[in-house]
Amino acid sequence: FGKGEASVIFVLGGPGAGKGTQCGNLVRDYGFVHLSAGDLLRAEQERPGSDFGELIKTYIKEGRIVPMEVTIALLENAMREAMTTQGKSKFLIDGFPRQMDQAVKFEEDVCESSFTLFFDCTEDEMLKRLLNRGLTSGRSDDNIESIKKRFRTFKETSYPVVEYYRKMDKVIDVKAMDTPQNVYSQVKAALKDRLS
Ligand code: UP5
Ligand code: MG
Repeated sequence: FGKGEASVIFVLGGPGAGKGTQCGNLVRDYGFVHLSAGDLLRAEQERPGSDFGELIKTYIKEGRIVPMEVTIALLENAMREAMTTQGKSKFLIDGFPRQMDQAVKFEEDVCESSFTLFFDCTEDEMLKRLLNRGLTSGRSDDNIESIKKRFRTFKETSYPVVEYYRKMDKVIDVKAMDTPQNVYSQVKAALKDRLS
């Protein structure tokens, strides 16, 4: 996208930190377009005729990161779609980038990020939330084996992306251990500073 054509905020945090929940609040109050990379991958997995269905299924269950060509293409398509059909250009990109090379590639080829919202939460709390959600979510990765693998991938591969942006002073840290409402208060306060 051309300079200034779209704006992107990355929303990062461990599995179950509350990214999707808080993005829902932001969409309601600020009119962002919310693109969850995980949701886009799950939809692609279900799409009849997709070449990547089986691959995505395996990677998600194993808590591994799907090759970025797939994810970036899905994100770019969804952005273009929102811009052409709804005229919207302010995006929350949730759960991406999860690996350094993805961050570099996306910002080179698609759009530079304005900043990153990082939801900081302990593994104990995330585990509780995910096991609880697993009772009803139907997600193939909301079980103890997959969750442990997701935690490992997050620590080893995804968290370095947050550190990279932190060095550039582009991270807003949010304490995600509180109630959804109190977490959202922090988000709003931080955005007020950044967006003004
Ligand atoms: N909840 C939320 N906030 C709470 C709070 N403050 N207090 C108490 N409970 C709270 O929340 C999780 C649960 O906790 C919900 O039940 C919620 O009600 C409750 P949610 O808002 O859904 O958290 P979120 O951070 O969005 O958790 P999610 O499970 O979606 O995070 P992941 O990062 O693990 O999942 P994602 O969908 O992004 O990715 C899944 C997989 O897709 C990855 O493991 C990977 O295999 C693949 N993937 C890629 O390969 N590449 C990508 O770029 C993206 C994904
Ligand atoms: Mg999510």
